[in-house]
Amino acid sequence: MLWRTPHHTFDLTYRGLIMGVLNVTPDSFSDGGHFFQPAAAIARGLAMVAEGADLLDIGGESTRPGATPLDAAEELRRILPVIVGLRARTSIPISIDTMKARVAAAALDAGADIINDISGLLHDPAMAPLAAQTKAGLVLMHLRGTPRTMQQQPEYTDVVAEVRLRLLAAYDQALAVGVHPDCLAFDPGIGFGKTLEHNLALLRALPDFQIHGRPVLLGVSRKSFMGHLLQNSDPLAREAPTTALTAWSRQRGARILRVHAVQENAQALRMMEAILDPHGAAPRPNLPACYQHP
Ligand code: PMM
Repeated sequence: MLWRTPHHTFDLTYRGLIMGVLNVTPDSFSDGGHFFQPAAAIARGLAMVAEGADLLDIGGESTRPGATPLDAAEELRRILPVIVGLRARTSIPISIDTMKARVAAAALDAGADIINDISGLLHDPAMAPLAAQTKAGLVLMHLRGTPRTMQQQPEYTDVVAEVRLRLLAAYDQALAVGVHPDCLAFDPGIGFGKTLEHNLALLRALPDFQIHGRPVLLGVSRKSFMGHLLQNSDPLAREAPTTALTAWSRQRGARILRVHAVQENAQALRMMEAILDPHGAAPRPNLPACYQHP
């Protein structure tokens, strides 16, 4: 199972990826404003590289439930110095978490490699053509509504079937404008327009989201559905269930794990992979997961 960006090929057959979350926002639920200043964000990005991140996901717009939309100019003002600063210091693949093609284009110009579109191509009609033209990696997530409205009584008749159908349509939409299928990854969008029961149903059905054999990305880190279940209102106190879900979801086929606590989740992932790999633990850790194109 390969995943391609303009500069890298990831071989995900035996080894999944830890995607470190870097929110350059004043108000994200999970790491609330700690990395809003470029210098702090760059330092955090480099720390995640040192902790074992395989790629970094940089976002400037808060997607917490009820969040108001941000204009592209402000989003760019937040993320560009961070991408430029990181690119000057590390060759780690960078993903830009945005729904706006204008923001994605500028981020790719500044050195990003992957577009993480949480709207799954529903927000900006220019996104898929941009991905096709740049050959960027493209993560397509399922989102019901918008971050502002998504948690207002989300309803599905069959959440698994409906999320899958929408992701299949997004796959067709991407290929129709020339995106190469090897650039795509899919994400059921845990917490985005879903109740606790919906999230649990999606997790139970995880292998169903390998749309046309493409890799599944999963973002559960510190999310409130775990808080509701465990009666725990502090996102920072949700690391244990996050780490458990990293190992479990890798066992169920997920390949890209989007997390805040990189070191703990990387350890859980590598431990699980040593068990899953039919060749055993010894030879694989030395294999590069990511081949940099010459
Ligand atoms: N979750 C958040 C933001 N971006 N992108 C993808 N592909 N999948 C996710 O689950 C996801 C995302 C919200 O979480 P944060 O506030 O911790 O970044």
